[in-house]
Amino acid sequence: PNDPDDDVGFVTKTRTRSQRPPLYKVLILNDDYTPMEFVVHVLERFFGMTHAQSFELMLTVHKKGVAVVGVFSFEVAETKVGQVMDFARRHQHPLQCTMEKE
Ligand code: TYC
Repeated sequence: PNDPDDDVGFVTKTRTRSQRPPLYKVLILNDDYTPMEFVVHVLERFFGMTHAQSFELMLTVHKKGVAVVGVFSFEVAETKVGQVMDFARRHQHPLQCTMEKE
């Protein structure tokens, strides 16, 4: 009655990554025309970064060509990309912001 090898009735639950919603990286791209101060302002305004954090990330993009600004749910990532693209277009800057599944 107390056989330790008797596993019948035990259930193993396996947690899988697919149980969580997919995450999306929001990327900001370098270009030759958007002013550095404008990019810093965008990062502060739409991503809640401090001036120092924004300036550092802007310089990374300026030097490396691209950087991840943050990782969000699909809806939040889509909203942020839209806000940045809209704001850049309204100010007639060619700044590009995209999203990519993680
Ligand atoms: N390369 C731009 C310049 O020299 C600055 C810049 C930085 C533009 C980051 C876009 O995502 C960007 N004025």
